[in-house]
Amino acid sequence: MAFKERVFSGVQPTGNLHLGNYLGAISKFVPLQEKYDCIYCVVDMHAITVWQDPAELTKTTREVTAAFIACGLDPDKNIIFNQSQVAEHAELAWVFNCVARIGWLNRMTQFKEKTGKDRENASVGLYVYPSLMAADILLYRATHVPVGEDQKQHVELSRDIAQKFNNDFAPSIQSRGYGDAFFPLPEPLIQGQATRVMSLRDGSKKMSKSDPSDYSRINLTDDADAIAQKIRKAKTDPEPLPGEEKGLEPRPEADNLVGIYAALQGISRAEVLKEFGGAQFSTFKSALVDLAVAKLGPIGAEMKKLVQDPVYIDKVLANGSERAQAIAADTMKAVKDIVGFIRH
Ligand code: AQP
Repeated sequence: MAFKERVFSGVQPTGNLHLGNYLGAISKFVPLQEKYDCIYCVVDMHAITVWQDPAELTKTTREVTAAFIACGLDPDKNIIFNQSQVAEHAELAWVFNCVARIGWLNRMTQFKEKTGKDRENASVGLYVYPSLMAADILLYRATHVPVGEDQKQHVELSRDIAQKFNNDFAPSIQSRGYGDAFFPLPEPLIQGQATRVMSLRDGSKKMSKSDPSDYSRINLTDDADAIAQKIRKAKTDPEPLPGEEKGLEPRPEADNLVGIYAALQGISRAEVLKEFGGAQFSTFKSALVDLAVAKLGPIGAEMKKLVQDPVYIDKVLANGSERAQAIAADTMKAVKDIVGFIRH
């Protein structure tokens, strides 16, 4: 069966949005709105898989919404909403908890990384996070999922869940006229020069909201001084930049900064090195500061303006939730019929 092409992606309201979230995900959402039906979700239910202060959660939910709009997403063209307003996410996640296998979840590297040696103390929600993510995507029968590299494994698990649901319930799906498959197998869209932006302090660690060092990341709301300071202090090595991409391979910090420059400028790493090959980091970092301030400054300023108007932000979320819920309700009705739940 051919599925209508539709894009879904989510961002957790768990703290300061950073350059990794922007380059790996949100900046990729923007051009997609011209070509697809897009649904962009502030995934507040995912956020509470680790402790969130309630007042802070409300604030960061509005901030992520503001970031979507400030980066160029049109709330009329796209559906923008927060996950917890559409109860079907939790309902479908339960069905998927019963479809997914424990062995599949045990392989999820993000759970292992986030819990480390303290696994016994992690929430059950963090463990089944990928089932909820599959529900987020498949509730809208989305076909494309723009994400950073770190989320690839979870999108692949969503495909496995969709496939197993389609197989397990095949006779019921067919008898209801849905053809061979009720759910599409969603494709991760992982594109560009910065699909995995690394920490500015350690080129082997992902740039992350939860890193205790603010110098490890550039926040979307950082002002020009903060951006400049963080880039100037970013870890590098003593060698000048290489002339070719191959020369970046053993140099993770250099590779990261060149990748960030390339992504912000919309060019390839090779083109960056054509211009800066042989240059010292002091020269390259100055150019990167100028570029980052020029690209991120207006976004940060717009975000700060938008969060001053929570009434507007909440209206966007309410409107988006209503539109999302209409699609989600249809899917959930069909899922209940397919599974054999009685509906009145
Ligand atoms: N460093 C990154 N480089 C590229 N893409 C990234 N993303 C996150 N970090 C990077 C992408 O941003 C989207 C939203 O991420 P999220 O907030 O839902 O979850 P996350 O991946 O857990 O983000 P963080 O910053 O690492 O948060 P914490 O520290 O709370 O775990 C996703 O598409 C993600 O791939």
